[in-house]
Amino acid sequence: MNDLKTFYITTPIYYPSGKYHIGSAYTTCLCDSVKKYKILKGFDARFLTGNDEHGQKMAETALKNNKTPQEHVDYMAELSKDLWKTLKIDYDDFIRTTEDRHENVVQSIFEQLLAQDDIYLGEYSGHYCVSCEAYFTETQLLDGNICPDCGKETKILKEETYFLRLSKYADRLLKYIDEHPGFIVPESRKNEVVQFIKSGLNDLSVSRTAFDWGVKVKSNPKHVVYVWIDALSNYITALGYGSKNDDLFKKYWLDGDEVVHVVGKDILRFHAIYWPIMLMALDIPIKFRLFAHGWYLMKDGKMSKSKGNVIYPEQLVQVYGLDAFRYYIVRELTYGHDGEFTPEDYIKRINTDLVNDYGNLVSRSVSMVNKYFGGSVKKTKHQHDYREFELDLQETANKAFSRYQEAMDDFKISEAISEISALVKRTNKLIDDTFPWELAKNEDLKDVLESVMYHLLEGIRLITIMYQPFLIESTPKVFEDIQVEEAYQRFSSYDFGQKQTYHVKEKIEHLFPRLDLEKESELIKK
Ligand code: ME8
Repeated sequence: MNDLKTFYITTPIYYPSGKYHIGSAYTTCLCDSVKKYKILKGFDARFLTGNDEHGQKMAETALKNNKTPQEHVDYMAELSKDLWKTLKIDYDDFIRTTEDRHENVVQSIFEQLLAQDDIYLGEYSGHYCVSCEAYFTETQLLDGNICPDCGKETKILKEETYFLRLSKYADRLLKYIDEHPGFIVPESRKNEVVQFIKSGLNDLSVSRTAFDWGVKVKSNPKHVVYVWIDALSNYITALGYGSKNDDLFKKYWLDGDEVVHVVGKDILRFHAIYWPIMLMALDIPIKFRLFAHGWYLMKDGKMSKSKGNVIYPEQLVQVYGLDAFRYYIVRELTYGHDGEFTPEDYIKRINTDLVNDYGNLVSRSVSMVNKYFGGSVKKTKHQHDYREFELDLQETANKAFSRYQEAMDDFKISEAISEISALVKRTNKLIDDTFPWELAKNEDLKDVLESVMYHLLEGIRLITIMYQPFLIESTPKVFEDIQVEEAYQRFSSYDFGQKQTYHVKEKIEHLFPRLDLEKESELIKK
């Protein structure tokens, strides 16, 4: 038995209505980086992603593509898995809502809630948005009959439907949110949710009769389960909840230490209200925390196919490489806020942080260590003024690590990466402060020069330790370039001066190619 702390992280399950753009890739890369970070911290981490395959919209998309819904979602599942493979996403499970392991449990969840009278049969008449598969009240609509979420026209629909008693749980949910300050972050998003609940929760229509591409209600199969009730359950059906083998559910949920759902701000309400209420009704503990992030926007607003402003991850990876993409995508959106994607920004960010700062630091240091010391240096002490620069670098490096961890633990990925970048700059500054090529001219200062070289390599080692969750292809290369053994790649070895000696490689390749703004932005636009 291992007794590591557990960590369970999930992306939303995406609608496979079309190819995934950089928005879905953002959430997925973020979760993957956080998983890698948690493993480095010594957690037993599990990562779930998948596809949300039911609903009227999916059936319509399939029809447009001359496919049956099942053929369409099967095809899209392969396409999405290919994308995650291209991005080297290390998920542990990929759930599809059309799988038996999921559908069977959704059916029993529905029947249980029905038997308990948390779900009841009624009739609904209201403004229905096909695209969002949701009803809206008159006060929520924009300009008479426009959906407030997607901006499309709604139509009046009347149907027999089952309702989930949200109202019964509103006070319990408010109390829960109040007693668990970290439940929804950022704080501003939590406030939105609290406001929404306080404004009054209507019972939620949780079945549809107008189409049949969904999980059938077992006791009344002319109804299919509302796509969100179906979809939200994925977080536990994928762990085997309600099945014969529910070991994973016990390990990562019931007895688990941390559970995090990462979601875009657009789907916060479903996760912060419907999902915890479902869990309360099912008498399952609300183990999760929610991190709601912002959106990547284009100059002309949200990415959409109709506007023709969609950017796909594959094109960026193909032109610039995987690390550049993964780095940029999680670095550029700051905590919970929206951000604009522009090819100019992308190129500037990669050229500055990766090519000029990190890449150059590694290549300059390795070539100096080869030139002045035949590739080998060791930790030495000397009694010269240069010691001040070195002590300052040591202190900066050790502080950076605690700030990096604090930021990562709070999902402030951008801040965590800024901490690393600041250390890269500080390490580069050691070269500007000490003029190694001048020191090399004076045989009496050989010990100082060796110490400066050692400090550069030790700085690079610590920087590279912190970069591991993001630069997944280049960090192993850097460790190889400066020959860092596995034991010194770990978080537990993050302490300036732990590795005593270095033997660097004689020749190393450039880590990141420099990008040319004019040439490259044309390529992105293609
Ligand atoms: O909502 N910027 O699926 P979905 C950042 N199936 N993130 C973006 C984005 C953008 N421009 N566009 C999309 C659904 N996303 C449901 C979820 S979960 C039980 C069911 C990301 O395909 C973001 O994480 O519309 C958002 O929440 C998710 O994609 C929505 O994906």
